[in-house]
Amino acid sequence: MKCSKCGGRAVINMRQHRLRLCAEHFVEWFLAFAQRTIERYEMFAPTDKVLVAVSGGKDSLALWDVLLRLNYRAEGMYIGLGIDEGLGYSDKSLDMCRLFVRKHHPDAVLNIVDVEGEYGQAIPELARTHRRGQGKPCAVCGLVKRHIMNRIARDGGFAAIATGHNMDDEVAVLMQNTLHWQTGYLARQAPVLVERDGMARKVKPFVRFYERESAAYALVQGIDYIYDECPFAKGSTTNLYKELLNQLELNSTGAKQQFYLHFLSAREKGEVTFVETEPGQLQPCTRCSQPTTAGNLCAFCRLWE
Ligand code: Q46
Ligand code: ZN
Ligand code: ZN
Repeated sequence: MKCSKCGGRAVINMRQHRLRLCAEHFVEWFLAFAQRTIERYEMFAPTDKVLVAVSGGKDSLALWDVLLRLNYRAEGMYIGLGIDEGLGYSDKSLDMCRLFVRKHHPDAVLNIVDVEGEYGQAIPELARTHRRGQGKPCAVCGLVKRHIMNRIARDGGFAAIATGHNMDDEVAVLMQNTLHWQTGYLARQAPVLVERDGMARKVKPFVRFYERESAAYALVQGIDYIYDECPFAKGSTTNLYKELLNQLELNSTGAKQQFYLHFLSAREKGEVTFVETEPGQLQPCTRCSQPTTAGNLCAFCRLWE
């Protein structure tokens, strides 16, 4: 298999782009495409401070690497969830983030918040003791992560929070939302969620990459990452949709990309409109001052009551 640019040995064949590239040209293409995506969706400006949510996985570390190589003022943000489940998941994932800094970007800033150290309980414990999390730690975990990221972004003067979601992630969610006609979610699913009412801007610079491309990027750049998924992600419906979509892609090259991009463009052109669920009257939480509709205390602060 030959590189479409130089005829050298190609390391990846991206059928949906009709492109085969050698390691050097793949990195060049990957960085340029990420930059185009950031500009195309007006994610952030070159002078903005960006907070990258890193989990120790390939997508988030690759994203941080890309933003630093593109000279963005990107700091990492790691949230220690205290998830062990006999696998030492959280400890290993933090090790990977630290190793990444040491090995690739020794001057980069990694902000670390340890949930148990700061608030007294780790996620699994919190999920067991709280009504909201019973049987499903993800509900509590999502709430905690959103709250902490928003706080760090606000206090540190960051223009945006960047996450490593790739197109496979987005398409799986799109399929799930479409199958259930979750119109409120479809209205909000986008590469950029603008800041509003005290909630930080959220951006996904990898939305145009297939998962195998961000994995290839991490591999080619020698980025070590945690291979295990969070133990609580096992058997999630998102993974089921990912498998189905990969089957579809095997039979019809570019199916994932088409599904996602046509959705974005139809909405952008106003060919389809989804009405956002009204968030209700927002007011600052009396304890943490983050916006809430839930009365005096926000859902996060009520977790610790
Ligand atoms: S970390 Fe947290 Fe995820 Fe683990 S507990 Fe669920 S939400 S699966 S991205
Ligand atoms: Zn080449
Ligand atoms: Zn609060």
